[in-house]
Amino acid sequence: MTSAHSLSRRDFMRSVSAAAAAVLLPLPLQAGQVGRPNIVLIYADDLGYGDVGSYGATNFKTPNIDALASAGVRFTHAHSPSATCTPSRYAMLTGEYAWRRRGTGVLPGDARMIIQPGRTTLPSILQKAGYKTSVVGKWHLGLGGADLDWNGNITPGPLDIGFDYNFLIPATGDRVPCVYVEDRRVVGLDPADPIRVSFGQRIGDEPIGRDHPDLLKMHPSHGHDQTIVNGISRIGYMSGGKTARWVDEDMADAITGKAIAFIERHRDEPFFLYFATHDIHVPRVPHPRFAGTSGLGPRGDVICQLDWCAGELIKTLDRLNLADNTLVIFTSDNGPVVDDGYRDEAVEKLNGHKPAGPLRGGKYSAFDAGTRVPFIVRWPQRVKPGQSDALVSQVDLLASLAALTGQTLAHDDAPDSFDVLGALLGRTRTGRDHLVEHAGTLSLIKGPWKYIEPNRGARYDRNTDTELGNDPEPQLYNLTDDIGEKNNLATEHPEVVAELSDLLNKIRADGRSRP
Ligand code: NG6
Ligand code: CA
Repeated sequence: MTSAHSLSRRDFMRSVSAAAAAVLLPLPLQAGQVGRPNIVLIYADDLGYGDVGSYGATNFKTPNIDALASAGVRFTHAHSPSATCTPSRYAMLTGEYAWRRRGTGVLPGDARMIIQPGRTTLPSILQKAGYKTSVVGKWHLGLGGADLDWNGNITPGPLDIGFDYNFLIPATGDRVPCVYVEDRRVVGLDPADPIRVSFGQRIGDEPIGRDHPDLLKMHPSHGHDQTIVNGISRIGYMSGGKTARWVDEDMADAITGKAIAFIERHRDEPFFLYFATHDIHVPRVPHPRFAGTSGLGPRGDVICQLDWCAGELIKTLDRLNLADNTLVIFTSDNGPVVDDGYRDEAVEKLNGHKPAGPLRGGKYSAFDAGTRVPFIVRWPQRVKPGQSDALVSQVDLLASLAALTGQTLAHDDAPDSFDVLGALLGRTRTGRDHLVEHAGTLSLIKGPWKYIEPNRGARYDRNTDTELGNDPEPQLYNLTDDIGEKNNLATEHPEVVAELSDLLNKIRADGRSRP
């Protein structure tokens, strides 16, 4: 524990009686086993396995993320729970695979919150352990209930599932409403110009992208042709809220500033910051100081901007003397996509860069690039730098951080979250025994093997140029020998196919997989 933490604890002890403190304080720490480092989870959006220097990118530089990797453990077989945003975030925050629940697919911007208040979540266990908890950035898990009114108190929201503070992009950058939500209110809203949001009927009388390409500074390639905000047409309709609308170019600065302010406010007590960037999701609109810096067009430029955001948080930890006892995790919510709906030159300016590195597929895909993502853990005081090929998933953060903070989960909590703390801290190379990957279809990884369930979905998505990994026949790959999933060995190894498909069926039927 840093001196800052013990100081605040001393202050706390002075201010309440010893008896009351015994009730209020978390479980006593067992030396060497548990602790309360600050935790900063940097969650990039759509960043691929090959999209940063420390994972093989050479066309542009990501010095801050690479510095994290060289001072921490760089994982080579770490996964997001799903190949898209909402289900990955749902699973990471609840410890439950999203495919177990209906309604956890990519959400519209007016969806109600899909995590039930009262449920054990990643922030709620840390809050119980005495942390100040916050989410800053992209949410995309729905907000409010059936009667949601963007002009009033937005409830339920993150404050009802374990966060003490939130500053949110409610859904995605490409979905309305294009406003920030701080705690329960839209920021900067003029009550005389109320917000309305619709994902069905067109509302309001503002021109839309479909009819007015002349008003656009960035044009859609597919979808994204409805309400125009800041010269960019979005998914969905909104009217009103003119003074509250964000400026995309300023978004990285806005959320980074809020994250730094949170760290500063809580420098004297353990804190958990879930920093969920908009970058590198579409629309890719860097601040002018990053525009043109990568040579790869906006997609590369927003990777540089993402790297800057990570660097600013690290600099803040250094400045406040908190870096040694802060566990920083850097990862992404799903794999990469190049054209995700705007004509932003991402395809034309790729210049040989491979967003997925050696992996096959990408965002939306059952192939490994859908979910295998950069994953870096740095904690100078406890974690030796290195590399790990342990199989871990973001769904494991809940059980692992519960273990770190000395807490026991109830049987029904976090049903798919494994305690892989030893692997996360680089103490063992053994991670989980098996992992279910989720895209349009399910896959199971166990040992060297990956089994993709037979599926009648499309093999290929023309809009995003993605191999989706669907096949009506079973697929079996040996990821150790064939990381690019080129050789389907299902007919050579029917016994492995049978074993893995049985195990997948059992995990599905049991409703849980946590040991
Ligand atoms: C798709 C959007 C895509 C992106 C994705 C969600 C269209 C045509 N495509 O439906 O642009 O928003 O949803 O991405 O609308 S995610 O990272 O939040 O899952
Ligand atoms: Ca995403």
